Amino acid sequence: MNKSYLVVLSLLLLSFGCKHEAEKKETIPQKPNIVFIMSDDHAYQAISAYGHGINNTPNIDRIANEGAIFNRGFVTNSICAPSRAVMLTGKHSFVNGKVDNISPFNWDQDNFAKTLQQSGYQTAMIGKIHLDGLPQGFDYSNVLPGQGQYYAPDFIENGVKKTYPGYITQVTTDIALDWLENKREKDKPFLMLYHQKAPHRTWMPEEKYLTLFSDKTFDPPANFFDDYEGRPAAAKHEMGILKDMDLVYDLKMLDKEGDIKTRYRGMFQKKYDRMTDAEKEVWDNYYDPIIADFKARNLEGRELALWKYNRYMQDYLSTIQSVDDGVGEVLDYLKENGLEENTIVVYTSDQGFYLGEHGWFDKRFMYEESFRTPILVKYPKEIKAGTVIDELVQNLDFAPTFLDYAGVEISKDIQGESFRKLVKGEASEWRDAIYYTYYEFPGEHHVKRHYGVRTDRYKLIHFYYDMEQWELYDLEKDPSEMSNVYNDPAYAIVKEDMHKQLEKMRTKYGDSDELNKKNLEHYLTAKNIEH
Ligand code: SGN
Ligand code: CA
Repeated sequence: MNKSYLVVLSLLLLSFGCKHEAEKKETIPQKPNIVFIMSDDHAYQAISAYGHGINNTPNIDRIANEGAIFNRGFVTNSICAPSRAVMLTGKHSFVNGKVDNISPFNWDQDNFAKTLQQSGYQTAMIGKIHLDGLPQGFDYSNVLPGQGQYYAPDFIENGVKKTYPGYITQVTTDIALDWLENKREKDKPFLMLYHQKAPHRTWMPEEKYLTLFSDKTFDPPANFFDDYEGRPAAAKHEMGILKDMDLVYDLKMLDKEGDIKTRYRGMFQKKYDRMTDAEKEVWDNYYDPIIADFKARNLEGRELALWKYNRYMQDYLSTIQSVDDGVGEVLDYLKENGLEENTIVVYTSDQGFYLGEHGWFDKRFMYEESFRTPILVKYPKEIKAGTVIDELVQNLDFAPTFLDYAGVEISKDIQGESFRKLVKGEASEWRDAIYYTYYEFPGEHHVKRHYGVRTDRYKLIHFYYDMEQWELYDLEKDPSEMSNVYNDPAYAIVKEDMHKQLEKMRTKYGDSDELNKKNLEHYLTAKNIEH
């Protein structure tokens, strides 16, 4: 045996020994670990596992391939902070009190992280939280103040503010990996909330992905030029790609000459100024030629709408690529550290998002694209690879599901249902309807107050406060919700039935017109609107 062979052999033995030691150190806890990954405004249309073919998210797709994909995942209130409050508490907005982005969140109430912490879990909250006050229920928190910034992001680490250099998505991932590797006590089961800001407005990509979609042309959805006939609430929106999307703030047309004067130019300038000179140089090299080309073309009407749509898609999807990379890094960490088998990984968004459907960006409406949200879950011990769930599941269900997996009692006042059995293929029955509420009006994007019910096939919506409007959709015949059949005699029986369903939901969850009035009063007072 020659000498170098012996060296290689002993190195191999040594590395095997080390690995073995590392595995031993990670004594697999009995209770499963939970990694709850959430992004902000990530449309299911922009996850390749959902099959829309506009981008590739190989790492997020891994969760579906190795576990389950939910085709009918929904939120209860399609807006950021309320959605997070629902996820933490397992209770509807009108019960947990966080009905809109403005109302305060009461951290003193129960949340599933507190319960897991009390039952021996190590808990961490990393990234966007959008709920004021020190997060309760977490041994470690490192969260964004408010909406956060894409470049040179500020974070609040256990109550102390600091600014990190670099790009937010990578910074958030690094903080998560650092907690997993260096901060948690490795002999305890853990819960980690790893919540990205991206792809929230104003869709600023990471330098390395600026050019990712620059050669691609996107065809808008069939109802991009919607006329909103029969849908007066939708007609009053302020979230149109043509009408409301800001050329500078949203679409990065910050020309050095200052010719492109828009309402939010100053706001974007501030975001741009956070970049380092090196980052600005890469940024300018990409956008300057696009700005010059745009100025030379003098686009109008339909052409301008399509140009804006393409610019929007390029930036929005680029920010998602960094999110997908982060998911890959976390999944790899779990695998390399022997944690894969005993860890539940969930990927979701705080709500869905319009990618040009009805001509829109943003969310808020109970129409499908913003009501729905992506949900992908893997847990090798219990969930078969390639599972597809078509039942109606809501973000209300996360809290009880996590408690169920952890073997902890689910408090009676939690309104969601654990989907543990459902995803294992063992549920004998499941709900046939889901309930929705939205409150943030008068406000940005001008989406009227409404609530409604959805069953497998139909949806009934009631817009109220400064309008009285009912809408009924047959989702089987009209999946894009272009035709309101509320007054169509052919749907008289369906209409009656859906009204009954709605009342059933409101009674079940404890919602009422009185609560709506109370929430409206609070909102108008907080916003200083005379009433
Ligand atoms: C900001 C955005 C809106 C967005 C809300 C809520 N405007 O106000 O476009 O709807 O957040 O988003 S911006 O000019 O500040 O970008 S949420 O995800 O936090 O609910
Ligand atoms: Ca959001």
